[in-house]
Amino acid sequence: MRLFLGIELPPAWRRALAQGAEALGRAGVQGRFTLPDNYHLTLVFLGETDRRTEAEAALRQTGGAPFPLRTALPGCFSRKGGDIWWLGVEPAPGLLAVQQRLEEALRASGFSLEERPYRPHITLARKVRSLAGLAPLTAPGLFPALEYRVDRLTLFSSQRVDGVLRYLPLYRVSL
Ligand code: 2AM
Repeated sequence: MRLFLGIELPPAWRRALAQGAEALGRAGVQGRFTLPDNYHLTLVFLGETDRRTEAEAALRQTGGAPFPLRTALPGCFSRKGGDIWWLGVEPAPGLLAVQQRLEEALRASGFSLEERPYRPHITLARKVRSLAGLAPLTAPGLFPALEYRVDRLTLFSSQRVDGVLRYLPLYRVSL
């Protein structure tokens, strides 16, 4: 199964993200928009693995205290097949500490993880085409400032359900 560890987002965040994404659509942006049910913040991507039990153990071991999560500016990753547009999340100490502990616990139990630095973001759309370039994404007021107290971490699987990509929570650990 294809697994990753991350943070589920509350309804207020999902609504605000969906409204921003709808505004992008109205501004003529095309692409594969994330389903509002799928909005999440990835902490560590594991990829294809059958080591679900070990991933759950690493999540339990990571533990820690609840921490605040805040949105930052939107941005874009350039990709050959079409860009990824996202809303950034502040790389605050509480978030970075839990992400790092999680990576360490996973590496210690034998997972080989990507080396690239962690860039906290919530993907809004992939394979984006925009005649107006980044202007719709950087339009002022597209997203309100959002804040949320994170009190659990989640192991997700990424799978197709009836042909639709879904991120399904498999296991949760309270902080
Ligand atoms: P993305 O949103 O920037 O694509 C499930 O695929 C989640 O894991 C997505 O949030 C995705 O980030 C993230 N992820 C991190 N590294 C990935 C990789 N190499 N391939 C696919 N998804 C990855």
